[in-house]
Amino acid sequence: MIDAAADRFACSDEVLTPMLKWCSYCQQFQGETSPYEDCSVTYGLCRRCESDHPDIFASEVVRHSEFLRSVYHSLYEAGRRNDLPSAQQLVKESIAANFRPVDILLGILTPLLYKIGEQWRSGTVTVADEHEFTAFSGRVIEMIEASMQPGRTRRRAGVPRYFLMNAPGNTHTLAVRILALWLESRGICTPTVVNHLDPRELPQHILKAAPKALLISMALPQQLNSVAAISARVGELPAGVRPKVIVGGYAIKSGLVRFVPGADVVTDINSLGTS
Ligand code: B12
Ligand SMILES: [Zn+2]
Repeated sequence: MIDAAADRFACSDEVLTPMLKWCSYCQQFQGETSPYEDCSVTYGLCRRCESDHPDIFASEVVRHSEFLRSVYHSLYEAGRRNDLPSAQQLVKESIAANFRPVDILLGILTPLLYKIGEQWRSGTVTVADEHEFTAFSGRVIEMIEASMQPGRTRRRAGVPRYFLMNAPGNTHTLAVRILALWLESRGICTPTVVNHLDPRELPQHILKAAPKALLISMALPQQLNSVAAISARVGELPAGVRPKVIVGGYAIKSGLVRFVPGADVVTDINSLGTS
């Protein structure tokens, strides 16, 4: 990313969301960057656009970032009205403007969920509003999933790289659904358990799937003990079948939990799939 083209906007002073990097030219989401608790989107050029188009005019970069900003605000408004046709239209326009479908989830819907969470915490929206926005978000995930169907990335052959599950008692299911689609968009095979999984049944799931790593999504620090228990249980498996345990999610990203015994904590999903 080049600094000269970077243009940041804050979604709101109080919103806690990671800093998100988008390429203003090809409209591809580059990922999150630290500080993870920062509340802004940063625009610039990805390496490829920078080298392919050394002559891009700043005005073009600004025009693209304005489009991204307008999608962000319009999707928020559509969510508050529970207006699914508008959401569908925005998804269509974004894909036509070269957004990768899954980037809409990571680069737009996720920060909107953070925003709603903060508004709920500060009392600006009611619990009912938050629930309605969550249900709307679930529908947006379905729309994105459907738009991924035709060109669905072929999963690489062989054993799954990961097995993805929620921390016991974690009813935050959107994150796992989004993460599963993101991994799928990268061709990574990931059996996923969105809802409850009896930890006693985990060893048999692991033996069947033989993943390289077990990914656990932990939203709240209160879920740490049960996650540590799973990590200990996995640690008892024989070395040849024992996956690495990787824990992520809001509790990790926000820094509320920095250490899980026997596991790696990961704040940036881009580090997944690299090895
Ligand atoms: C929607 C929501 C709910 C919904 C969930 C519905 C559903 N079907 O998912 C409901 C209403 C059920 C809910 C309940 C609660 N919630 Co809630 N919720 C949220 C909200 C607004 C959005 C969550 C979300 O989907 N975010 C979008 C996802 C994509 O972001 P993410 O989880 O961070 O995931 C990303 C990364 O962390 C990463 N990731 C996720 N998992 C993993 C795993 C691995 C291995 C890796 C590498 C990466 C990774 O990938 C994702 C994409 O980048 C958040 C606000 C927020 N800041 O997230 C609050 C929030 C998480 N909830 C909160 C609270 C307090 C609760 C409740 C305790 C409220 C209550 N009193 O009942 C309960 C607890 C429920 C439980 N037992 O788990 C607090 C937690 C605060 C804290 N200090 O811990 C938050 C932050 C709201 C706030 N601002 O205060 N919630
Ligand atoms: Zn680019």
